[in-house]
This record gives sequence, structure tokens and C-alpha cells, in this order.
Amino acid sequence: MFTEVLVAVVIGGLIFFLVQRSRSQVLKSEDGWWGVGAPPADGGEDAAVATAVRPFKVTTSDEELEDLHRRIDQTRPVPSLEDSQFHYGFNSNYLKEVVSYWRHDFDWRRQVDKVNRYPHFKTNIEGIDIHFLHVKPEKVPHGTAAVPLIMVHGWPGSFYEFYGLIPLLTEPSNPDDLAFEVVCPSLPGYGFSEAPHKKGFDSVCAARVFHKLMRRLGFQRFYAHGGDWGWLVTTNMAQLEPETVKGLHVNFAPPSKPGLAVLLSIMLGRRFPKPFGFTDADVQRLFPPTEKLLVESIKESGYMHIQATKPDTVGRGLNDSPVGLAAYILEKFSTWTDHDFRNLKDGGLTRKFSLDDLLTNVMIYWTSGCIVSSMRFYKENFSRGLNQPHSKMLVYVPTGFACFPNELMHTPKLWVKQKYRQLLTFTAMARGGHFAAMEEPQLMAEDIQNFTKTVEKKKK
Ligand SMILES: *[C@@H]1O[C@H](CO)[C@@H](O)[C@H](O)[C@H]1NC(C)=O
Ligand SMILES: CC(=O)N[C@H]1CO[C@H](CO)[C@@H](O)[C@@H]1O
Repeated sequence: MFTEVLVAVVIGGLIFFLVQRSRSQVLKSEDGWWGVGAPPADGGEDAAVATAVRPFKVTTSDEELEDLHRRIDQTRPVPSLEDSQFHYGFNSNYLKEVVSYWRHDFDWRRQVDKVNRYPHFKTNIEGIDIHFLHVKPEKVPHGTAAVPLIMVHGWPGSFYEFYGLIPLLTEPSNPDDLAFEVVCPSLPGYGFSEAPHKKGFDSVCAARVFHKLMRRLGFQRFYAHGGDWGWLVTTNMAQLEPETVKGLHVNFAPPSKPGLAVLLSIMLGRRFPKPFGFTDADVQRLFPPTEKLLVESIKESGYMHIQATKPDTVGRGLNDSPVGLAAYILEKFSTWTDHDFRNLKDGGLTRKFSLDDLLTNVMIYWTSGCIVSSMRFYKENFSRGLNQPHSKMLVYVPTGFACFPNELMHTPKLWVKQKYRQLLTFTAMARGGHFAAMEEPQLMAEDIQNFTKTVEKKKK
């Protein structure tokens, strides 16, 4: 009897110790330098100059537009196969229509004005210029303060994906809603953020750089939102400084290191959905016929293999050809919004987005010449293997998950909870795909409101 009690006490103590230890685990990272050459010696440059936050505006010129038009005019069309729709990639016949719109109707100067609607800035961190938007609410409800929120995009998106969402958060129409103060950076190597000049800039580096950005702007604690790579970067932010991130809201979360519960649910969940909390929709989405699952993932992951291995080769072609670049980027906006769009002649592109918005995102890649550096982020992430400290580490920051039905990889609540141990809200959304912030800004804004209110209430 005594030994049993002793054993129980020892085991209990051990579990308590392990749980406590993991809860206080913080991801470690060391400062980096991504500028050209060696970092400046101490006292070289004036620190105030080096860390200044400078206003920035997107600009264009006649030369830029003439160059673009010349290259578009010289494209060499390829007839698409009969009845191939979007199954062989971006349909060439439809591409002709998109490009004709781009060449003759799309007004980049007008779009530049729209992009400049919000205040842009740049500041140098770890040797590279980081571009970001900083949007403050015009008024905050009496007796409250604006809620700081960083929003991080992914590939092949940009800060522009958030243009529909930002005003809903900064100027909410419902008087009971919180007013957010939004910081929206470009990932290094994306859009107007400078590309790292050295190897090794991964999601943890991006997370560290964005923490430095938020500190420089004077935020002690803030919320974070992300999808696609933005999911991993904001997750790493929560792991680096759990005290600083008040709440984490994501709409993408593929399991990085499936634990026992996830593995069991994969093996048994189809026959016994209840114990795993699987809904009918979960079962349908998680367990298509095995062959279909395999074929689908091979069909749709080729881009990832290229970008994670030889981004600089194919990237050069895209950087020289606006038409090639548009096809490469916009194919994703079609298929990742709805896989069934591959059956349509026009890829369903304008069912959810306007050509003006889609081409503005393409122009951000084109004018900044960032496609190669944007693709390299895959290489830095995958070449060092999947078993990184951050993929094993759990997240204890309050988390909200928006589960969109057409997301690339479906993650049921159980799976999200395995990683995010304080999952406060999990919303099964009525509609929307991978670019949810751009496709369904209203739903996303509502969910961010609901989640943030839940966190704020809990604190009181
Ligand atoms: C947010 O909360 C409100 C009130 O509880 C609810 O009606 C609405 O459906 C929620 N919206 C989302 C997107 O979660
Ligand atoms: C080096 C690195 O950070 N690798 C990560 C890339 O992303 C996956 C998740 O998609 C992680 O599991 C890896 O650890």
C-alpha cells in the first residue's frame, strides 16, 4: 500500500514538473544580421539614424509602366489544351483575357493611390529595411483604448490581402466592438520589405524581427493574426515571447508534429468519430479515399517542392516575365480558394475577387521584383528539416482559430488543441478558403472581435 502511494506521488510530481516546465518553455533565438557584408562595428553608425522609422509611399513612373507594357506585348502565347480548364495549371486562353485587362484597363496609378490610403513606413532591423502599414483608429469608444494587433500575410500574398479587413477592425460599425490599431508588415523578401542578403532567414527570424518592430513602435503587449506563413510567424512570436502576445488568432494550422492523440484520431476517427470530437464535416474532409488524398497532395504540392529546393532557378523566369508571374501567382488564388474551381474555364477567379485586387497583388511582386526572395522562404523553412524546436514546442498563449471550409488542409478542433493549449475560440466558418482575410473580410473581422473580447473578458 505504502509503495503504491509513493509511486503515485512520484508519478504525480513528475507529471506536474513536466507540465510546469513545458509551460514555462520559451523559444530561444539569437539576434541576426541580414544586411550586405559584416554588421557595422559598434559606434559606427548613429543608432538613432539606424533605428529611425521613416514614412514611405508606394510610387510608380512612366518608365515602370512602359517597361511592363513592352514585356506584356512581347509575351508568346501558348494555346491551352482543349477541355483542360485549370487542371494543367493556369488556363492559357483565360490568361489572355486577364493579360488584356491588365494591359488596357487596369489602372496601376489609381491602385497605387488606393495602396497609399493607409500610412506606410520603413525601419531597419537586423540590417534590412522592414516595410509596414500602421493604421490607427480615428476614434476609440469612450473609456477604452485601441487594441494593438499585428497581422502577417503569407505566400503568394502580401499586406494588400488585408485591405478589406483593416477598416472593419479600425473603424468598426458596431458601437460594442473593439477598435484595433493595426500593424501590417511585409515579410522580409516580400513586397517592399528588403530581402535578407544571407542564408537562413526562416519563420523564427521573421518572428523575432517583428517583435523588434512592435517594441520599436512602443507596444508592450499586443494581439497577433496570421494565415499561411503568417500563421507560423505569429505562432513563433507567441513561442518567443508568450508574455508579449496577449492573444493569437490564426486561420491555418497544419499539425507540425502530430502527437499521439492526432495519430490515434487519424487511425480510428473514421469509424469512431465521437471520442475525437469529429463532426460529420470533419470526417468528410479528413478521410477522402486514400488514393484521392495521395493523388491530390501530389497534384497540388509541386510548387512547394520547387520553392523548397531551387527557388532561384525558376524564379528568374518569373522575375523577367509579368505574364508568367501573373499565371504563377493567380493559379493559387483560383485553386486555393476552391479546389473545384479547377473545373472552370476561368478558374472562378472573379467569383470571389476583383481583377483589380488580384493584379494589385501581382504588381506588388512585379514592381518590387520580390518573387525569388519570396520563394526562398520555403527553402529556409524546409531545408533544415521538420524537427525544429518550435515545431515540437506547444503554445500557451490564448488562441482563436477560424476554420474555413475550403482551407488547404483541414484541421479539426482536436488537432488545433494539441498544439495550442489555450484554445479559447474555434469557429467553423460558413464559407471561405485559403485567402480568407481577402475573400471573407467580414467573417474574419467578426471572429477576431469575438476572440479578442473573449480574451479581454477572461482577464477581468
Ligand atoms: C461572433 O459572435 C456573435 C455573437 O455571439 C455571433 O452571432 C457570430 O456568429 C460570431 N461570429 C463569428 C464569425 O464567429
Ligand atoms: C526550419 C523550420 O523552421 N522548419 C519548419 C517549417 O515548417 C514546418 C511546418 O510547416 C515545421 O514543422 C518545420 O519545423
